[in-house]
Amino acid sequence: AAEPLGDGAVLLRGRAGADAGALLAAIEAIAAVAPFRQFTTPGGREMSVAMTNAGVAGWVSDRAGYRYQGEDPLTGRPWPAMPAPFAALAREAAAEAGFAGFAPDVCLINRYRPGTKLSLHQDRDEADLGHPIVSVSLGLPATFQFGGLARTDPVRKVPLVHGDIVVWGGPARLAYHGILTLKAGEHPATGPLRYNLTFRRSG
Ligand code: MD3
Ligand code: FE
Repeated sequence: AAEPLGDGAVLLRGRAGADAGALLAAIEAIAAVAPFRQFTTPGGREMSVAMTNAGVAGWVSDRAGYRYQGEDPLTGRPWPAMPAPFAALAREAAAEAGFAGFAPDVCLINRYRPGTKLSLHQDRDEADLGHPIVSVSLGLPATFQFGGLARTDPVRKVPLVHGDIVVWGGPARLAYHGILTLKAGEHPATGPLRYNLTFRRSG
């Protein structure tokens, strides 16, 4: 069931539930090649969320800025390929949300431990903001917040749980959003962790 969260934002509650085991196994295989690491922001702060990528490029951050690049800065090697079932799930979810034809070329994977958060930000490092972003939540629940096109716009809070997919496109594509500090817990599939996958078209 597709639940509109706002103009261009659609929540597919539990949509990835049946694929969760396969997604978690793929995350483990990706992280064996491209380990989770905490990036430094251009301002010099270490991010609390750990990240890795799969696909033709990966999102990275360091003192020089945010960007997509073809090699993992940790290893100097290409990022692991995006598993075909990942791309298929993202494509189907996007179509169900009204964005037919989405063909992601990268998957950014975020790993949250209790106490970590992702501050309010926009995703604007992709070449063509006409493509949507598909997000998949796995493991511990989190509170997602999203606002408007200005950082100071009021935010709405939405709980995201294991298996939820959210699709962001059109007028929602540049909405400010973030994840509140993760609460401690145990999830049967991930233990003390939350993962979020975001499927994007980088270039
Ligand atoms: C709204 N991830 O990786 S997913 C990110 O749960 C990110 O890890 C969060 O924000 C997480 O950049 C939130 C939901 C999400 C993802 C991308 C968006 C919402 C979005 C892009 C535009 C607008
Ligand atoms: Fe984001």
